Amino acid sequence: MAQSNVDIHEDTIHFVKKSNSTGKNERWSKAEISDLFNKPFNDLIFMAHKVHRDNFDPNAVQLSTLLSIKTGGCAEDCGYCPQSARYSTDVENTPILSVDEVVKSAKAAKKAGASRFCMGAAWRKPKQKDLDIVKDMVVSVKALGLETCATLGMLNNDQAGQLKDAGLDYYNHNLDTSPEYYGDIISTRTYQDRLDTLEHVRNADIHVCCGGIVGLGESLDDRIGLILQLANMEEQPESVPINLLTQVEGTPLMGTEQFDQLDFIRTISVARITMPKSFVRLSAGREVMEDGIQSLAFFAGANSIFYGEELLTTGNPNIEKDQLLFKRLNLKTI
Ligand code: SAM
Ligand code: DTB
Ligand code: SF4
Repeated sequence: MAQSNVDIHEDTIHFVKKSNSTGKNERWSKAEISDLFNKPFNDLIFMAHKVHRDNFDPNAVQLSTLLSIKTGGCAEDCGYCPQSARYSTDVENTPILSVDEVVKSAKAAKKAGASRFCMGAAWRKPKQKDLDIVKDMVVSVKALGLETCATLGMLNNDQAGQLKDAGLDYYNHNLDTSPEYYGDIISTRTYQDRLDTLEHVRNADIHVCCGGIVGLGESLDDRIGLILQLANMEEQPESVPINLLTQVEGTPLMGTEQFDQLDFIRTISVARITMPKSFVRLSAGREVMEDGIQSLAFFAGANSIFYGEELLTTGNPNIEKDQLLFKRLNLKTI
């Protein structure tokens, strides 16, 4: 039965109040998160937009550009990933890029309007000799006046400290899905391994970028479980990427039932309400989303995107197309 306006109003007051008071130790219960996901769509996006407006400029979107600095040949078995050496995909194992190549890409990203440059490597964890190269990349990209981000797999405390000293601003390491579903997707590293890396990143005082993927064949309960984990971190991630699975030929998840994009918007909305101060990134999957869906995501509280023709190995809308969308929506970019 439809909620009465009074109920919607009271619910909105409850959740918006809770969002606005979310401090370090504010916990979200599974029931509250479930309640949000199960709301009528319009009530949910209305609430999410209210929280968004209370915490951010609703007409500004942050632009991050990705570059794969080491592609393919990865030892892990993440079921969604074309870069795993275990699956037969079109992605080849290529050596790490040179610092010059990375700087060239970063300059182009800056010129196109990105404020952050994210360097991704297909590693289980970095070796010291590779980390030394990445540190040089971080120093050089930062010198261009860009924020720096890296995603290199698992880190220990010492490695996180080294990256911090090199000037790294953000580290991306996703939880991907709920603890319950995780084992169906990845067997070569545990959920706890991921939480440990995130703790090392936090201890090194690097901003945390941590989110997940939807469309993996998970249940609603798993999406609730993912948000529950993210929103209840002792300190919420500064950046929360929500990826829609890009299905790649040769990966185990190729052929998974297509995800309802309105449920993607629900996930963005619940992330926004439960993590009111975090940048929520509309991440992989934009290539298959119509402008209307992306616009709904911005309304529901997404305020960051990956910007540039390529993600790591798969496509992303081109810059002209994105610029046109920003213009049509009067969005300013940061
Ligand atoms: N190798 C590092 C690691 O996994 O920790 C860093 C790079 S990895 C590609 C970063 C994240 O990209 C994954 O955790 C996953 O959330 C996302 N990702 C990878 N392949 C994807 C796909 N096909 N569709 C959507 N997201 C994907
Ligand atoms: C994140 O959450 N999404 C990005 C980034 N962090 C590293 C990666 C998306 C990868 C999509 C598949 C590919 O291009 O290989
Ligand atoms: Fe390797 Fe990262 Fe791909 Fe997993 S997601 S297979 S760790 S590159």
